Amino acid sequence: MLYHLLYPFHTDWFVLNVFKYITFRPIYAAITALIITLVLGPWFIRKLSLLKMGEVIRNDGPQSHLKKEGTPTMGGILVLGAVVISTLLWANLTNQYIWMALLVTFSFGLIGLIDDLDKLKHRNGSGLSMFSKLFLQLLVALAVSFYLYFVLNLDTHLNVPFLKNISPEMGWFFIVFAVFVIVGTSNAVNLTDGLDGLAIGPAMIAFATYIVFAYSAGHYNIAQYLQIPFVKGSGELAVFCGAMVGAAMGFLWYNTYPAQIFMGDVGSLALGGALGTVAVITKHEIVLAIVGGVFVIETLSVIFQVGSYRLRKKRIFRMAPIHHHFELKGWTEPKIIVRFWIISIFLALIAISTLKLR
Ligand code: 57M
Repeated sequence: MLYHLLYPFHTDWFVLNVFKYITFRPIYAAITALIITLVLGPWFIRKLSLLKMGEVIRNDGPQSHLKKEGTPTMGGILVLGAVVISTLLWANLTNQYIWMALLVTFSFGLIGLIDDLDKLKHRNGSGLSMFSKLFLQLLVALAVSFYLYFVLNLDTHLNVPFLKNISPEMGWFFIVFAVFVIVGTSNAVNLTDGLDGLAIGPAMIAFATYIVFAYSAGHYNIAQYLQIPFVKGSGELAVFCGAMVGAAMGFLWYNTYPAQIFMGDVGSLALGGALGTVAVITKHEIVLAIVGGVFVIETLSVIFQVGSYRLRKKRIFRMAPIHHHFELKGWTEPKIIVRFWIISIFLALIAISTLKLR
């Protein structure tokens, strides 16, 4: 909005010319979202406590979690609120990719909110059935993928990291692939959100990485120089990613160990869905498996654990997802969390290097 209100006056006040640049606005989108979550955090935590929106801890998990009973949850509402406000303030609102990202964020957040409220209503850890959640996610992801394919005519070549000469044309399969990326990332972040700050930290790092990818993919000369697909208008998503980074940083201030608030499914499903959508639009889907490597590891640990138990009646890990395995091995919660953040930063650096290593 500020872009539309203030940029037209840049001829009178030259300093307003800065609003044109997609190097300036992501920074202030991040700062705005950070301030919103930092300032409103304590009030929001008090509100959730007054409304008895406290987490129900399942007793089949690590015993160390039982003391977390009653921790205010659904902090994701604050995160998403900060992201929406900051994006509306700093983004070019005529950009349809911005509205795609906001639509997925809002819709997946709504699915998560229904799940969280259902869990609180029945005071058990169940919530919506996996099938219902998945069905609603697929519906939203299909609608967005159809729009990207049929209306926005998004490039459907597959961008393969490290291999600049291999970019197969996916055609209609792009829709299937895009749905898989959006829904898969959403559920991977959801699974990861099982320790204080364990999901929000890597999500913040991932969105910071996608500021670089979105800016590069949306800049013709840079895209040509790096030999990555040029996606006209995708650079504006750097503003949305900046807002995500700021909101995540502010939420982490209260979600860090020992957490004063959990994000809830309203946060985890939305953050993952948004990350997957940004990856699809910027044509950096495969590299998301590197940037979001922690989410991939967490998800694979569950797949292998469930598969092994069903096939061999034996577990591979003491408990899945893998963060619980380390807890049962005796690692303290902060040690697990910070080491997963270190892995995330390492993977983000590798992912960014793929822009040059082609
Ligand atoms: C998402 N939710 C956390 C919190 C957060 C198939 C199976 C692997 C599914 C998986 C599952 O239920 N996943 C749901 C993970 C939960 O966090 C809430 O959920 C929101 C995110 N969706 O915002 O509201 C618990 O995580 C802890 N937590 C923190 N700090 C945070 O900042 O400590 C969360 C955020 C919270 C709190 O204790 O209650 C979760 O773990 O459920 N199931 C599991 O992950 C279970 N694993 C399991 O059953 N493993 C089996 C098989 C199925 C693989 C095995 O290994 O044999 C574990 N989780 C629980 N109990 N709660 C272990 C059993």
